[in-house]
This record gives sequence, C-alpha cells and structure tokens, in this order.
Amino acid sequence: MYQPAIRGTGVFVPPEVLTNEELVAAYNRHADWFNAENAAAIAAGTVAAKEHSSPEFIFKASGILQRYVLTKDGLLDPARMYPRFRQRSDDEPSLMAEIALKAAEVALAKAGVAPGEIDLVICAASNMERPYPAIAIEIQNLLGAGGFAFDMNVACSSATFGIQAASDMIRAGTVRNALVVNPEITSGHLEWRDRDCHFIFGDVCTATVLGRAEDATAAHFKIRSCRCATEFSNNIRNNNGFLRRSRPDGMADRRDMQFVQEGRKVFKEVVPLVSAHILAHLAAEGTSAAALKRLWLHQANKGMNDLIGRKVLGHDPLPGETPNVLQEFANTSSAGSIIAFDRSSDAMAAGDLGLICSFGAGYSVGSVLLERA
Ligand code: CO8
Repeated sequence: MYQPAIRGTGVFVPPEVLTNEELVAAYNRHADWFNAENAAAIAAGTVAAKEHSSPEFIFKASGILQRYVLTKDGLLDPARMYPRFRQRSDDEPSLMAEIALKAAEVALAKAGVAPGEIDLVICAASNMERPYPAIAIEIQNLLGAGGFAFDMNVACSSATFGIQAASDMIRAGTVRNALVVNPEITSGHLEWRDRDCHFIFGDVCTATVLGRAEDATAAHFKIRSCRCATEFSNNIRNNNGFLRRSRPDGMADRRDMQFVQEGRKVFKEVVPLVSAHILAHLAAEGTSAAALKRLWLHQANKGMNDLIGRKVLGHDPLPGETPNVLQEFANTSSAGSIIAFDRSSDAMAAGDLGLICSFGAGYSVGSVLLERA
C-alpha cells in the first residue's frame, strides 16, 4: 500500500468575463424580444410573459457577481441565448481536451511531474463533448501520457469522485501518478433563457495531479481518505441523451434538454445531507471539525456554504475557513471546490487538515480529507 497525495493543481480561466449587469441586460433584451414575438399567445393566456431579471436578485440569492465564459458569441443574442462554437474537424483537439491540457500544464509544473510519468488520466466532468472515443484518452494522447484513461460523470461531484478513484488506485499500486481534469463548459447546456437559473453557471477547467507522497519533492497534501455517497433525486436533471432523436418530438428545443432544477428543494435537502456526510467522514477518521483549517466546499450558493460551514464547524465560518470563489467564477460544477482549494491551500502549514467537499446532481456528495505535508 502506498500513501496517495495531491501533488499539484491548476486552473484554466476562460478569456471572457460576463458580469451580472451584462448578463441581465442580455436576458432582459431576450425577455422583451420573446414577449413581442409571442404577444398574441401571451394576450390569449396560452404563453406566460417573461419578467425581467435583476443583478441585485442574483447577488443576494447566490453570491455571484460575474462568471467566465469560453465565448460570449451567441449568448448575448436575444433570439439565440446559447454559445456559438466553431465546428472542429476530427483531426483537431476537442474543446474539452484543449482546455484540459491548459489546466494540466499548470498542475504538472506545480507538481514537478512530467506528462510521460502520468499513467492514469480521468476526465471527470458534468458533460462530455462526445460519447467516444473518451475525451480522457484524447488528453492522454495529446499529453504523451502512458497507462490508461477514462471519462466519468457524477455532475458536480465529478472531481471528488475522480480523486477518490485515482487515490484508491495509487494506494493499491495500480498506478503511480494520475491526472484528474475537470473541463466544465457549463455554458453549453445552461438554459440562458430561463430567469430562474440563467445566472448560475460559468466555464472553467481544473486539473489535479496525484501521486505517491514518497515521490513528492515539493509541498503536497496527503490524502487521508475519501468518502463518496449518492442518493437519487430528480431535483437537478437534464433529459438530453443519445435516445433523443428516437423520441416522438425528436430534436425539438425542449426546456428539459438543458439543466433544470428545483433550486429551493435542492438547497433544503442538500444542506443537511452534506453536513451529516462531512461530520460522519471526520468521525470515521477519528477527528473532528475543530481540527479542520479549511473546508473547500462546492461552489453553488454562498448562503448554502455559510449554512454548511456553520453546521459542520459549529460557528459562523471565519474569513478563509470556507473559501468562496463564487463571486468571481459562479457555479463551475465539479471544478468549484478545486478552484477554492487551488486558491487557498498555499498558506497551510505542515500537519494542517483540510477537507474538499463537492455536492450536486444525483444527488451526489464526495469528500476528500487532506493533510498538508
Ligand atoms: N431576477 C429577479 N427575480 C428572480 C429571478 C431573477 N433572475 N429569478 C427568480 N426570481 C424571483 C422568483 O420569481 C421568486 O419570486 P416570488 O417570491 O415572487 O415567487 C423569487 O425571486 C425567489 O425565487 P427562488 O425561490 O427561485 O429563489 P431562491 O432564493 O431559492 O434562489 C437559487 C434561487 C439561487 C437557484 C437557489 O435556490 C440555489 O442556489 N439553490 C441551490 C442550487 C444548487 O446548489 N444547485 C446545484 C446545482 S449544480 C450541480 O449539481 C451540477 C449540475 C450539473 C451541471 C450543470 C452545468 C450547467
């Protein structure tokens, strides 16, 4: 058995910033356009008119001020409201592989690991650009890594479930060094035309290099243990899939072909689920929340994280105890807790404990207990 460790992380930040003000202006233009296009049906009561969104509501309800997107092209067009990416040929890197390589380069440099030393690549994300060949195998090839690679999807918990899989394989000796990448192009299936959720997500890619603690030359985090849990819920759902064209309404522009959620229910059900999960994980490790220097939580909602922080720590989180990156990045699905970790783990001292915890659709919860070495 070997001691697994996180040896380095990297974040690729997309080039374009979309502030709440710009987003809301675009949404409101869309609402006006929609209401004009559907004036007769709205007057007849068969279609509901769209109300305006507001930056004040967005910040108050979520803590989000802006998000990064790979492109604004298409997003600000009132009659379209989804991104426009150019068609790539099969001989070019896919968009997910391209941003994964950018995040991976940073993580590998920090870890001091050469691409050829990686013998496992996991591409863990909420969506895959195609079903096959696996994006992870494409990344393995572009990097010049060895071993094997596979894709996995556990929505917002993809990163922590990926870390758990890689960490167990390192512990067992199946692989020596692993790369877990989380290219989250959430703009692709966010419903930008829905006032209830148009502000939630942003694009990003994170990468985590894992290996044996004994190989680490720079500061690293020993993985004490991981704990994953799932519990079925329809409260966050997307019905798009490979059987789409076989169904009666085929490729119709249906609302449920994008991200749909019952946000209030998610908030109420997930907060106790996650708090209990973290406390049980710490107890199983023979430790307690009092020993934690940092709680790097999934970044979906600031209020939700304040509440989980309070339930787990037993007090209002002090500045820096539950780092928040939502205001800058919005919800970046599985990448959120890894961005928080990447941004605020340097200041920790040898022996300090911290816990990464993701949660989201499924429901799924994944926690990783770390010790700074
Ligand atoms: N502007 C102005 N007013 C608005 C807006 C808006 N944009 N939207 C809603 N309102 C109004 C509503 O109409 C409502 O009005 P009224 O009280 O008159 O009915 C009022 O504001 C309150 O609305 P809500 O109850 O909906 O607002 P909440 O306070 O509940 O906030 C949130 C909504 C922010 C969505 C909140 O419920 C939340 O964050 N919940 C948690 C959600 C969560 O954590 N989800 C996890 C999803 S992420 C995940 O798992 C990954 C999925 C896969 C990846 C997908 C990638 C795209």
